[in-house]
Amino acid sequence: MQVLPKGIRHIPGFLDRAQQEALVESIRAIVADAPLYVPAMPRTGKPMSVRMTNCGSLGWVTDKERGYRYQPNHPVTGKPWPAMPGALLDIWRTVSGASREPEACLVNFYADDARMGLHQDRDEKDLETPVVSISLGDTCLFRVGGRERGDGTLSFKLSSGDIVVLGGEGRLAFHGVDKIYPNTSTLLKNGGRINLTLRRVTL
Ligand SMILES: O=C(O)CCC(=O)C(=O)O
Ligand SMILES: [Mn+2]
Repeated sequence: MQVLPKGIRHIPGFLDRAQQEALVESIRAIVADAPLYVPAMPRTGKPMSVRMTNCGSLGWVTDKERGYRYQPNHPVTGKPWPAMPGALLDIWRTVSGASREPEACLVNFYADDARMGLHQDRDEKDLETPVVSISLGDTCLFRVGGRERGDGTLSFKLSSGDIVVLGGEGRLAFHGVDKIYPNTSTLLKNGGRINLTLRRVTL
């Protein structure tokens, strides 16, 4: 086992198959109400390769004009985000060690060729409460480093049912997804990977 940077926890197989299937059902209902859309990078307007939606009282969004931010409504439909499923709150309470509840759950959908560049999660006012991330579907190669972009990084695979917690000194660690390994899970009928990232936003 490799030693991860301080504050980064990887919990392989936290969710069993039945729990994963139940979460996928909840996500289907969320996506039916709040459809996946293609987010655009600030300034350049370049489309991201993942598709996104959210649940919870706030959702993370990005577009060319206004950049990265949280808002209470879907950028395409204008509707409030769907409520956060109780199962996600249960997971948060078990693994985060936080006294505050999460306000946002970003739902990322990765097709076979999607990835996510190295970045920090720092659009929250609360930069102390941990970030909890749940993987469903195909395996990915996850990369994590330190608080500076130039810090060394290490990589490990995330499989369906795994959880990663970025807390303490790891809260602002750079991280990203280098690649998806297609056809490595049977959880999602049409393949791909779903990542759920739970965050506390306000102070
Ligand atoms: O897909 C993942 O595992 C990470 C997602 C992520 O870092 C993010 O949405 O900020
Ligand atoms: Mn992130």
